Amino acid sequence: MRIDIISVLPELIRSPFEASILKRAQQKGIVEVQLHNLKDFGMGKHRQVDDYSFGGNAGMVLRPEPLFECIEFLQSQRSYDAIIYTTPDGRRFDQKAANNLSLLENILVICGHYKGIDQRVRDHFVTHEISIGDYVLSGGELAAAVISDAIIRLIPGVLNDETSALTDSFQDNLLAPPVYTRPAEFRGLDVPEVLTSGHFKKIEDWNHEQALQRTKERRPDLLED
Ligand code: 6GU
Repeated sequence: MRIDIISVLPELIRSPFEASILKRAQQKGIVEVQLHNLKDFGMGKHRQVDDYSFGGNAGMVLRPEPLFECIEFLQSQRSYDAIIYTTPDGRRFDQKAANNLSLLENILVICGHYKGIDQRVRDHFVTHEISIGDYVLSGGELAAAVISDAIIRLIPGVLNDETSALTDSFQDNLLAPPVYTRPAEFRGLDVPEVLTSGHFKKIEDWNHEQALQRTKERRPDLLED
């Protein structure tokens, strides 16, 4: 998979891709992530990328010219299976969306900033408008990092068996059960006996029961569909 990310502040999200699982996925050659600075396509001596919105609503909007130039340049190198725009007015991101996107080969992410991007860019290029939750971030960069992480960890070969995505919360519409490690007893606090029993089936049943219990308490909405 290849993910291209267009941003006015690429330095804001360089580090998530240079550590741990995302770094290793790139080193293994499973995924390639490229950040592109929209200012490289900015207009005039000052590399301008934004302007006041028509209609007088306060706030700056990313102009269409630099975005059209940048996107068309990237499209001349490869064709994209999805062009994502990160925006609080997008469709809310969830595990199902991550699963679907993880099957694609080439993804382009446009990070919103200020009051957003000119609507003509959205109309002309964008295939997926995604929000990561009902709150407002200063820009789409952190959302792009969140979405990329959620997608990349699902690609076969990125995680090993111990960290397998199959046991993640949400994969079966349930939250994950509680987990314990050594020691089995710590300051008088015991690990539930079933977990040290060695009975695989009993452990599996216990985990499922706990997952169900947690989901009922914390996220009953997940059990509705
Ligand atoms: Cl994708 N962008 C911004 N700026 N804020 C958000 C968001 C995205 N998702 C939730 N809040």
